[in-house]
Parts: sequence; structure tokens; C-alpha cells
Amino acid sequence: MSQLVLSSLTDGISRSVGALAGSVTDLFEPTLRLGVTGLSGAGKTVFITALVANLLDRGRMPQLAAEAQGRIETVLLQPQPDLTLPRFDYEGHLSALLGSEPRWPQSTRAVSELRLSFRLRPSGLLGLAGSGRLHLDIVDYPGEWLLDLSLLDKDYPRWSAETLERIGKRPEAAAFLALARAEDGALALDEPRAQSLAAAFTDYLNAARGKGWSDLTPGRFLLPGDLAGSPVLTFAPLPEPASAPRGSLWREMERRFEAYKAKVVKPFFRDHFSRIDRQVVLMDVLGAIHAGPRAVEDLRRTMAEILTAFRPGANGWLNRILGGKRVEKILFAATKADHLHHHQHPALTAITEALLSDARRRADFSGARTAALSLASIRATVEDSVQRDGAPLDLVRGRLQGTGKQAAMYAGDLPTDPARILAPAREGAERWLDADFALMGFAPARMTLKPGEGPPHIRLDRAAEFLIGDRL
Ligand SMILES: Nc1nc2c(ncn2[C@@H]2O[C@H](COP(=O)(O)OP(=O)(O)OP(=O)(O)O)[C@@H](O)[C@H]2O)c(=O)[nH]1
Ligand SMILES: [Mg+2]
Repeated sequence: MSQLVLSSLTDGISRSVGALAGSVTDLFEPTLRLGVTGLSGAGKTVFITALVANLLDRGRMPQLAAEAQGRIETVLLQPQPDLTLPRFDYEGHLSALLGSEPRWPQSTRAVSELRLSFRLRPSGLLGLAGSGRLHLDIVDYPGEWLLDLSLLDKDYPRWSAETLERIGKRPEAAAFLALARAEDGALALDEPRAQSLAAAFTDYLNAARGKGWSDLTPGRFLLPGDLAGSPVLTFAPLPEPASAPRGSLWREMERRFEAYKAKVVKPFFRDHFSRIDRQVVLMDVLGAIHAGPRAVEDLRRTMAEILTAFRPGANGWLNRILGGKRVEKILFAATKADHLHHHQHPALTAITEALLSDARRRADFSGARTAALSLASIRATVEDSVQRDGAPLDLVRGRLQGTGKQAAMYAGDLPTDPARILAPAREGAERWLDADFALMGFAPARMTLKPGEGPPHIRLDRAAEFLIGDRL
């Protein structure tokens, strides 16, 4: 799908002008665009906030080689290049995390941008290599919108059929399905009926999100912003009628579905994704394991659909304009690793790699360097060890979200062989047979930062080194 998707994203000339202008200024001011990709709740906003804080104050970034070698002179927040976008509320998010009652940021409702500028000391014998400046541009957006990438290569009949089939057995969808099945798409459009179908489908999507499903399209139904109530969001999947004359419900839904793709989905990805140099793909793998085999399979399938569209080099038209610009590095990261004792981090990373192996093969990221790791953008726990049944049990402790009480958590025995997680998920198992996986929502820990130190994390420095280290 990707060839089609990304080349069709580049239609329209407005972008080509912007892209050219971008590449010209880049000649004077080297710029890296970092794409932070992940479903809702994967940890994008926390990652960006923690990354920026730890790049501004690098006391906890020993694995960032440029820092260890003293090549970074200063790092500053700068005015972002796109003046029409809201600025990422870095200060607001950070002060929520650092307050006396530390809080996680709210789920993101709109797109925003931030520019971080590095001033680098000359390095190398002649002081030539690596000297100067580097701008790092980062965009944050609601994870729900990412899912719409999978719509771009689907037409309305296919999306309808696939969606109805997939949700057929979900109890949350029962009310919507009853309504949709009673509809005859061949009859003339009746706007109030179209609205109640769209409303019922939106109710289903909200319920499905609550249940932990990740295949929730169209994403704007969950977060409409200023499009709420417009016809472009007033459609729903329907059973295909034998014939559908002009003006029929089916034909009108089809028209709106196409308008949604053209007017909402494409501009978003064209403006924010088509010029990405480095990409970090964040996944709440622990959360999915906790939710059960179906959630793991759902996450695997959803990520595969998304990643196929990110295939580097597939954006031919764009490549020509930008002289071969493409995603050079992709980091796959399991987030929230502070829910596990570090002994279990290799198992989490192995499961993450295995979960993505199909997607990586299919997407054929040739030319891009990829890596996988487990990280915590903000470390909310401390490690501990207790005796249980005469043997030591390694666990973590933290302050519970909501009650604020201290609690110890052992996530369960994550298998070192990822197949023990992935095989039952693929086979459609209802629950894990031989294991139970716990998960607690920890609030951020109270932090007092020393001057020059960012908030505590796990492997954020390794992530930064992989993503941008070669340019510092
Ligand atoms: N313990 C721990 N929890 C985390 C960490 N990062 C994120 N979380 C949890 O995950 C939740 C979601 O993180 P966000 O950064 O808001 O996720 P997002 O990807 O921006 O989600 P949307 O804005 O909805 O797309 C947070 O509210 C925290 O509860 C982490 O490093 N450690
Ligand atoms: Mg967010």
C-alpha cells in the first residue's frame, strides 16, 4: 500500500513550495525532523517532554556520545519553523510532572510543534567536522489520528466490509451493528439517519477504545476538533447494497469517506510526516500484554498496517523534490519499562522486536537503520527485591495513580521466548494460559532535580544517541 499512499500524499502543489523552501534554508541551518509515532497512550507526549528536558539539561545523558565528549556547547528552545501550528507545551507538561503532586500530561487533542537548537563545538583535528548548529524539530499529535494512515489505500466498500467483519463479534458494537444492518443503503439519503448512524458508530469507537482495542478508524471520530458535526465526519460503515443509485445513503457515505481521506487525512500526513528524517515508534507493549492475547494481536496488526506506510524511500515524488530525503533511522521502543525490574527488560525488548518482525519484513526498511529497545521516558518507580516462597523476587515500587499510595508491583514472568506471547495471540486465544500479567498505573514520582539534570529515565540517552547522535 505504501507506494500508493505516500505518493498520493504528495499531491497538491502547496507542499512542494514549502518543501523546497525548507530544503533551501536547511542548507544554511542543518535541520533534523524527528517523527514520534505511536498509538494513543503509547507515551509520545511524555517522551517528547522528557527528551527535551534531558537534552536541555544533560546530566543524565551519559550514553549521548556528543555530551560525554563535550561537543555540545548549548541547547536552546527556539521559535519553531511552522508559525501556523501551536507550540508544543513543553513547559506546561514539564511543570505538571515536576509539581508537588506530579501528574502525567493530558491525552493530546491537537497537533503541536517544538524546535530545539544545538550549538556544537568544532570537533575533529581541523575543527571542521560536526561544528556549528543543528535544529531538531519535533511534532506531537493525538495517537488516534495515526490510525487513519491505514484508510488511505482503502475505498469505502472495502473499509465498510472489513470493519463490519472485524467488529461483528465485539459486544461494544452490538447497538451500532443493529442500526447498520437495518439500513438499506440503496434508499435515498436521509440526513438525520446518517447522523444517528455516525453517532452510534462514534459511541462504538469510544467504547472500543475503553476496552483497549487499537484498530479505531476514523481517528477524528474520537477527536474531531473543529470538524465536529461536519458532513466529512458524518458517515459509518454499512452493508453494501446490490445497487446504489445517485443520492442514495450508500453513495453519499462513500462520498464523505473519500472527502475524509482527501481533506482530513492526507493533509495531516503530508504536512507532518512527509519530511521526517528520523523516526521513533513508541509502543505500550506491556499494556497490551496486560490486556491479553487479543490486544497483543490487535497491536501487532495495527502497527504492521501503520509501518508499511512509513516505508522509507517509497515516497518517490517527494524524493525527487528533496533530493532523496528519506527516513534514515527508525527506533522501535517499548515504553514504560519502569514497570519492570531491569532483569526483565531484555525479555520486553525481545517481545517488541518479535511483535514487529512481520511489519519490518513487509515494510522492507532497506536503507534505514533500525533498532529496538525498552525505555521509560520518566522513571516513576524504584527497584526492589523481596523474598517470596524462599526465593528472591525482583520488582518495582511506586506511587499509585489516583490514591497516591505506595505499592509494589511484579509484572509477571515475562517469557524470554517471545513466541510464548505471540503464538497464543495469533491463534486468537482469549487469555494467557500459563501466566498472569499485572500492571499498575503509577503516578510520576516526586522529583527534585539538581542543576544540570533532567528528570530520571531509562535509556532515553541510548534512544537519543541512536536517533540524533551521529549529527551532533
Ligand atoms: N510509568 C510510566 N508511565 C508512563 C511513561 N510514559 C507514559 N506513561 C503513561 O502513559 C500515559 C500516556 O502517555 P502520553 O505520553 O500521554 O501518551 P501519548 O502517546 O501522547 O497519547 P495521546 O496523546 O493520547 O496520543 C501517561 O499518562 C502515563 O500514565 C513512563 O515513562 N513511565
Ligand atoms: Mg500525547
